[in-house]
Amino acid sequence: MRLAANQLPSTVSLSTREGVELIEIENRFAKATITTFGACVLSYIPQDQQDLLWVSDQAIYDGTKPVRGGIPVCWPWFGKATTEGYPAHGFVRSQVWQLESAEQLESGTTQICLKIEQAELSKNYFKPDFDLRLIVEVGQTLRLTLSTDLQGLDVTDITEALHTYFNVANPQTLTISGLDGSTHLDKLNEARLPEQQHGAVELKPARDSVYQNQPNDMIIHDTDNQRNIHIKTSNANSAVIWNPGPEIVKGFADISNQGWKEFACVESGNVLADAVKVTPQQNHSFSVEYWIENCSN
Ligand code: TA6
Repeated sequence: MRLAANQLPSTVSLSTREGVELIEIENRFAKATITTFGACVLSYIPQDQQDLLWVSDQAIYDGTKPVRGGIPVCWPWFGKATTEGYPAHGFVRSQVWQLESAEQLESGTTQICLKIEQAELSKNYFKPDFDLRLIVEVGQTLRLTLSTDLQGLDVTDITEALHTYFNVANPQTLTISGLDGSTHLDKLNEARLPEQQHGAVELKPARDSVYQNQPNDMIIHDTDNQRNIHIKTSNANSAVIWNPGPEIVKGFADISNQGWKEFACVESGNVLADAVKVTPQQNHSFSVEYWIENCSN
């Protein structure tokens, strides 16, 4: 089912940008933009604040590839596919999702649910029939829940992440806390053995690091913006921290050579050895919640 414009609360409207559909939300707490192409949240601007999220000024909106930035959904695998020719980070970030529901809650928060289900195209990549939902709650905080339901008989391993691009003042001065005790895997130096994380993480940049056994909340200390970005997770055991830095960025056609200076990816989910075994008819969900704390006083 897909909601028509006249079934939407007054805080929700639809528009298009080039080849993709946009859902615009505006309530007393914040404005947000989400595209149904990949169910990607592109913008979340709380009252009197700058955007929490970063989108590349070279992002492509024609529906041929994921929009570079915002919060892409990586599912049912994270990272490079193990099968030759399959797309990195799964297939649902490059497909159109349906707007299943949109509600204005009494609290003032606006909640929408986007859904994608098994189709001929995705059967090539992933066998079980599935219903995947992304519930987005736009209020004083931004909360996302990725909810997986599988049909059939087989217990199936999935990996998953919300690959959030945060808009930051300076990746060279920020730090990320909350990862103490997790297992750090440095993807820029595959020869390095996994090691226990101690203390705050710097982006350097470049960084491409996976932290496993990491169920804790995190804080991005966006020092030059005088703000902290809080990240609270539920049922997510992995974090991924990425910034391409000045050299690797040159390999990305949809990020300018200076673009790495504007964002930090701090991703939450269940990746690599934190893979989840999903049992048919038993829902599996994980959530992230983000909010900004001003530190200017
Ligand atoms: O999450 C980090 C990462 O997997 C990096 O290795 C990096 O290449 C990035 O995501 C972007 O991937 P994409 O497939 O969106 O170009």
